[in-house]
Amino acid sequence: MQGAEPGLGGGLIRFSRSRLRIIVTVGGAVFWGWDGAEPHPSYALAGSCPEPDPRAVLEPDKDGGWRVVAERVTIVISRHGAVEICTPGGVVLRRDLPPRWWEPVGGGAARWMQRSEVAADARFFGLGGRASGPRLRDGTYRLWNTDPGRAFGPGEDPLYLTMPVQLVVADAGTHLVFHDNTWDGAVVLREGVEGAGSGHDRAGHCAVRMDGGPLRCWVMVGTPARVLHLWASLTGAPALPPAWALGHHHARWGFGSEQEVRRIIAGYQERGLPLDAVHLDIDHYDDHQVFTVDQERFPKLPLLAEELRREGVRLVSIVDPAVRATPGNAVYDSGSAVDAFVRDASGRTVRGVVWAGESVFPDFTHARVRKWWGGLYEERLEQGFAGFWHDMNEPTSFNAFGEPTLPRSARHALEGRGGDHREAHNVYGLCMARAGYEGVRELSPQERPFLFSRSGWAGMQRYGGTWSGDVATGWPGLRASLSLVLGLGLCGVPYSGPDVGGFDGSPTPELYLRWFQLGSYLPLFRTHASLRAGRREPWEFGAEVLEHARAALLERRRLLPYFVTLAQLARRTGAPYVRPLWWGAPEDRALRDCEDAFLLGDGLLVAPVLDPGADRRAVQLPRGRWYDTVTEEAYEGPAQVLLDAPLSRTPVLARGGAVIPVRGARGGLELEVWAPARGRTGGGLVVADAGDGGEEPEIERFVARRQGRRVVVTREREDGPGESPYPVRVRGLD
Ligand code: NBV
Repeated sequence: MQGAEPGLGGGLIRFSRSRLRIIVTVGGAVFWGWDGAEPHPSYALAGSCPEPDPRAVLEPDKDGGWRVVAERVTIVISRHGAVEICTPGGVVLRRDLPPRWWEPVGGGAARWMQRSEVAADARFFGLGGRASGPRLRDGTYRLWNTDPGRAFGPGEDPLYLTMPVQLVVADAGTHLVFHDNTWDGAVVLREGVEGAGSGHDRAGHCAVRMDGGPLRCWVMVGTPARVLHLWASLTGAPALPPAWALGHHHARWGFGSEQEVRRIIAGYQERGLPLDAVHLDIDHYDDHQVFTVDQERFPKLPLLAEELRREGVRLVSIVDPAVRATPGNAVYDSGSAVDAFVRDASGRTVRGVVWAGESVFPDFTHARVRKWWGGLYEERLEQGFAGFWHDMNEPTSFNAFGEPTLPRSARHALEGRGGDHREAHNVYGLCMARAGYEGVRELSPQERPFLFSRSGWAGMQRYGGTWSGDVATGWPGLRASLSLVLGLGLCGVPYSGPDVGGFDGSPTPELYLRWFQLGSYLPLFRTHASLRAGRREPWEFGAEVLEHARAALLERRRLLPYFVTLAQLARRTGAPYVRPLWWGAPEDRALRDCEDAFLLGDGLLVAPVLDPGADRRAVQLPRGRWYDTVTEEAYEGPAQVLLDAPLSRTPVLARGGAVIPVRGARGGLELEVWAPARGRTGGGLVVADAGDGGEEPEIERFVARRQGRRVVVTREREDGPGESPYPVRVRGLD
């Protein structure tokens, strides 16, 4: 270290061969950047960099180092360039060792590596959508969005949606680290071990290695809720799905015709099975070309869409980025006219091979291209589609260039800075999502755009959600689908869900049902499968499965107001709907290691059955009272309990005191209130939202108090408590 220049929120520290900028922002998020790296330009940040916190000052520390003391975090910089992130009480949450970097002799992007240490008891989560989580055990996790090209199970890494976002949970506190760098890279994790007896602890280790791009990072500390709130204020509030998108979706690659779509929908209706959306895959395109319709098999799509909408079913369209490179193809011609397609260094358009044959790829890192692409959704809206499902946007090209994506030398605009695919690859899906979202919002301003995308990156929640991709049919795939939803939620993407039943093959009736039951408690609840896979309609697996699937669908519909509330809370606070059990008790180590159950909002704990043949399962309960929602039996946590899990249901527990908005028998909103334990109070938030894009509805706060053998529920307002405007049903009273 050679010197330091204090500035607003931190300052600049000079070392002999580099310099380090530190900024603590008003919300408490910490930025550090080496070698001139600043917060911008960034694909992750939602807007301008938050203001520096003027109260945070850089001051000399012991041993010739410096430190920045802020309200909730202290950053200590050693004279050799190690950076420690500490709690206000001085406990180290993360120690970043001095970075190392390699500059190529002939110039060009410097590779770098950053090693860090965390507490021996710390657990790692996040890194985007990972099949082998949610707890990320020792191993190497690559940062390069990849279509594995086959249905995947828990061993597959990386997948379609990676993110350099880690959430680290330890006794001393929780922190989120985000290396704002879109290049190819990897994260190597090694969990620590606590010494036995008087033995030493071995710290947890993390090494982030990137093949280029800035060495910069954001760190947030606090409770999980605070950390996710800060993350959402930095990278953008999650888009609100319309209410119908919180219902049940049925998809399939290869419906084949309008008649088949009608047949499936009739099948749902005849059996009294709620259905909210049907998704059309690439087989409805004319010769696989995006933004076209096969007029022979789908001759009256707008009419079908209108008819379905009247029955409460929306149509969702798949959208693939590749455009068949044939003059005369309208999408190709209009794209060529605005110079939309990715070129190589010699100026030739880069050609890949996808479904439609030889294809070119829009460069979504250019505002002009996004605008053109966004305008193309007009054709989809005219066909009657209400939502969009982005696929193949890693981007995937069938092995044309040695790996199934564009060549690394392909050029991209990168918002005018210019660069190549090494830098643009990981944000291709994110920028496509932006193009689609902004296009639809402009074309149809009165409705909330509904969009979910296979690939993406940090900040994609601003435009929509994602799904698991082609998860393999089998019990391991079922487990992987929960891992993805939990991990993505902790990276700020709250809306996702798996292909219920798995993408390939044919699930056994039992596996299908267990997947269906899990899916019914996840934000995106969708059955889907490949062209070559077996059927996925709930009536294809026998009468018993049909009956239990119907119960799951009806329960999902009953819980719709709760899902709507969770969507609103995710938008306002960044908290995912689906949360790990340790969400409210990160210090509880037993919960940190529990990967097979989750909290749905504050009120419910869902313990899905993930193993064949099980009719009971163990559940680790967080502190407090929990009721089995079917038997109403009460349990006291922390504890491990054994619950019945017959084929007919997923064990779900309600927190004592929880106020859960549900749909009553006549469709109106009602409150299901679970009795608080004696001497305790409870409560819950409700956002009664029409779900159509109208005004921002208010958050209503309810409190449940135990008065002897009764439970009294009030709505709390600024002018004091009042009666609940909704009917109340108390459960769990002995
Ligand atoms: O469009 C066809 C499929 C789609 O059904 C699936 O959901 C995507 O993940 N798509 C992949 C392309 C082909 C996969 C073999």
